[in-house]
Parts: sequence; structure tokens; C-alpha cells
Amino acid sequence: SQIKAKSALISVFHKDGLAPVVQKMNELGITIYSTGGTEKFIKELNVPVTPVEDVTSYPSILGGRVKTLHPKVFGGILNRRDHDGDQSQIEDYDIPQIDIVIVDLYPFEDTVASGASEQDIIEKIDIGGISLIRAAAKNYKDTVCVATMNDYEELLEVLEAGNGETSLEQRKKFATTAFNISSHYDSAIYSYFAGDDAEKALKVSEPHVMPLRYGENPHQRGWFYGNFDEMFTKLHGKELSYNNLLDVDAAVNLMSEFVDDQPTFAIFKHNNACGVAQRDTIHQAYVDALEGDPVSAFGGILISNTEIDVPTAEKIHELFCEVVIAPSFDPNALDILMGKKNRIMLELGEGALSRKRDTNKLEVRASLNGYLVQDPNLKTDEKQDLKNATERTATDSEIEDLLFASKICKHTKSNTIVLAKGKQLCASGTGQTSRVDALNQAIHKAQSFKFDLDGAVMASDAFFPFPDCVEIADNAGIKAVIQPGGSIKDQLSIDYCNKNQIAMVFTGTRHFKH
Ligand code: 93A
Repeated sequence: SQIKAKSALISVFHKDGLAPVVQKMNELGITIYSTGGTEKFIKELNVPVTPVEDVTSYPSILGGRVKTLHPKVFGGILNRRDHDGDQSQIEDYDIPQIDIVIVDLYPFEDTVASGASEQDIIEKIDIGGISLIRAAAKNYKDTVCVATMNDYEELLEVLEAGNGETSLEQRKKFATTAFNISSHYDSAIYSYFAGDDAEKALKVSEPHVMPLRYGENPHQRGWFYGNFDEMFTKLHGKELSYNNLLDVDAAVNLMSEFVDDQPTFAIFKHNNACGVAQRDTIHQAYVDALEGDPVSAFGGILISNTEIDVPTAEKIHELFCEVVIAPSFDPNALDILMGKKNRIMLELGEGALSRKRDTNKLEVRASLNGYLVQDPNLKTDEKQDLKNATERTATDSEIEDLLFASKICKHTKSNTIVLAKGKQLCASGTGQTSRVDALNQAIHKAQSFKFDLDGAVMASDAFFPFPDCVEIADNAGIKAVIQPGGSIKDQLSIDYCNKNQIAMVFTGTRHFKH
């Protein structure tokens, strides 16, 4: 299975990084065939090169649309070296062996991204190049296929080490990458033809892949597909894990709701907020967010919508936390926080807090033998969405708390009930199988941290099927409620509220998060 390369076909759009490969091949006595622009580039390196036209006895035609598409080229790549029939035909038709194929495809995606005209985009659908890749990768038993400049270095190493010889295993590895390139290329073309929505859905197959140490647990493999550096500057700390990234995502999504507000701080555990507060200073916001649940905050993910100053950093430094995210850090605050070697510090990039809203990325998750894809939940309940359902209308400060609680509710796992008071999260029930359980969990939790729920507000991600929730809430001291409404038994909850001077507003929008 060791094969010594005697000839290569090189046809690349971008010539970057090619020179050392060409020079190495020349050193090894490999005959080089090439197409127009690439041939010119090789000639300028003073390396002998044969134009592919000499092989095909055909010029490049149709403005370059057909230059390598010829039986002499594809026969040279696809013939099986251990197949007598193939070998006698190779001789009969005077077809040259081609042992290595190097291709860099027409830049289709870049051309789409540049806003070029439709005709320019269509011209950038590579036909010959993709066929060369497919042919060489298919025949990996005999042929080396290099389909990306990212593989040049590996090719150089392999050729150097084997003095021009490659192993079957090495060729199969190159072929695997080649099919990754060709499938991605065709996906991009499909997306362009299918229009915007499919493109968004397929963004998940972007080749920005960040391998993770492992997945959710150490026995699971894990990767992040996306461009982390586009959203954050990592200032300090250990490598981010799969679970860190999930939490960072949850944190950024919630804080995007408060991007233009007064200083707001949130603490996350297992993708749910366990502390949130909005105050005049970020220091106080942190102190009051932490008060929400100082037990869960241990090992948490922290996010601020305001620069972290020294007093806040000093206070945060007392806590063991995995990640601190903020738009900026005072240099002295950064020094303090860097006192823990592993603590991850992320500076939010421009627009990162509103990112999902701007790019409208679709949400994708694996399901059964396929994927579930949906629009992200971009609806935030605003004051003008609220419909008063009860005799007592909510006061201005209750409305502020109701909207504050509703934003947290939207980003908490269903079923959820969120209790808040004075722009501080008192507690939430998260991911419960019944709404009553969620409420009881929230009340119990708030009381265990000594919150006085008298005058607090309650947000529910979905309607109340029965009046039990408002009754339990009332008994705990809750005075105002926000919920979508729409249950056939709404009137029972309304009646209870009216009897007990509770204000309830309907938003008309459900915020399930499963
Ligand atoms: O227009 S094509 O689809 N027709 C072809 O036969 C063909 N052969 C190679 N494009 C073709 N190529 C592409 O040309 C390669 O994929 C590469 O991107 C480019 C290299 O052209 P040049 O060597 O002239 O710069």
C-alpha cells in the first residue's frame, strides 16, 4: 500500500502556501501538470511544469468552464493501479498516471458574501475542481487528494518523511478531508439556491470547528461549531468546556434582554439564572444577584452588562466561579480577578449582547433521526403588550418588576415560575413537570434564603390551567402576576385575584423553553 508519487496535477484558485509544496515535489522528481493560472505561478518559481492542455490536446474552452474535464485527466486519476483491465486501457489511450491531485476550489462562499451579481456567483460554482477532488478521493487507494491549503503542511511532512511515498492510511485521511470540503461546498451552493432560511439552518455546518476536551461528560466527544472569537475576547483562564459554552450562551441570551438598561448582573448555573439584580451600581447589582442564591452561585457563570470595577471584582474574587463575562474590565479589576489561574474572563465583543437578535440564527438540535430547527424566541414582553385582566391594575413599580421577571422567565427552563421584587430575582422554579411544583419550588427557595415575598411579583412561562397557582402565590404574599393567558379556565384565576386584590396582566405570548 506504499505508493511512490511520480506525478501530480495542481489546480488552485488561491496560490498562497503552494510554493514550498511545488518545490518539494520538484526535489522529489515528481512531474507536475497544471492549469492556466497555476501553471504560470509554478513557472515563475522556475519549476518545470506541463500544461494540462498538453495532456488533453484540448485548449481551455468556454471561458475556462472546461479545462480539466477530460478522460485523459480523469482516467489518469481514477485508474486502479492493481487492475489489469484499467492498466491496459491506460496504455491503449496513452493516459498519464496522476498520483497526487491538489485543488483549491473557486471561492463560492466568499463571492456570495461579497454581494457579487448572480452571474458572477454562478461562474464561481467550480465543476472541474470539485470533480478532480471527488475522483482523487474516491481512488484514495492509489491517489493522494489535497483539497485544501490547510493540508499543505501535512502533505509536505508526509512527502518528506516517505521521500515521495505515502501510505494507504495517509491517503485515506486526505480523502476524508476532501469529502468534507466537497460536501461543505455543495451545501453552500444549495443554501444559495434554496434562499435565506436554508442558509441559516445550514450555518451549523460552517467549518469553524473548535474541538472540545469532551462533551457534556468525559466519555462523550464534543465540538463547538461557530466563531467564538467573533463574540468574545478571552482575557484569562482555562479552556472553555462544553458545559461552560452552554452556560455562556444562556448568560448572553438573558443579558441581551438588559443590554440598554441600568447596571444588571446575573449568575447562572446549569443554564438557568439563579441570581439577577438591577441596581444603580454594578457592585450593588452583583451583591444583590448573589443574594438570590449564594449556594448555587458556587462554580457559576457570571455576566454583567456594565464594566466590572474594582469593588465588584473584589467581591467576585471571594466566590469560586467558572466564568466572568462583561463588556469591559477596569485594568485593576482584571488584575484582581486574574488572581485565580483557572477563572475564565471573557470580554464581550461589539454587539455580542444583541447578537442572536441581529443575526437571527435558527436554533438547531438533534431529534430522533434528524434535527429540529426553529426561529429563536425574539419576543420580549413590553409594557404595551400587557393587558390588564383584574380589577386592581398593577402599580408602576409592579409593572417594572413584572417585566423584569418575565424576561428571566423567558430564559429559564420550563415549567418555570419566577419570583421577583424590587428588580431582584427572589427565586425561580426551574424545569419542573408541573407549574405548581415550579411555584412551590420557587417559594420554598426564596423563603429558605430569607426573602420576604410580601409584595413580590410572579411570572409564569405559560398559562395557569387551574386557579391553584394564584392561590398558592397569594398565600406567600405575592401581589402581582404576569402570564400569557389563554386557558379556558382563566376566569377562575381572575376571580381568585379579584377577591384577593392581586393584579394580573396577560401578555398573549408563551415562553416555553424545553
Ligand atoms: O470552470 S471549472 O469548473 N472547469 C474546469 O474544468 C476546472 N478545472 C479546474 N474550474 C476548474 N478548475 C478550477 O480552476 C480549480 O478548482 C481551481 O480553483 C481553478 C484553478 O485555475 P487556474 O490554475 O487557471 O488559476
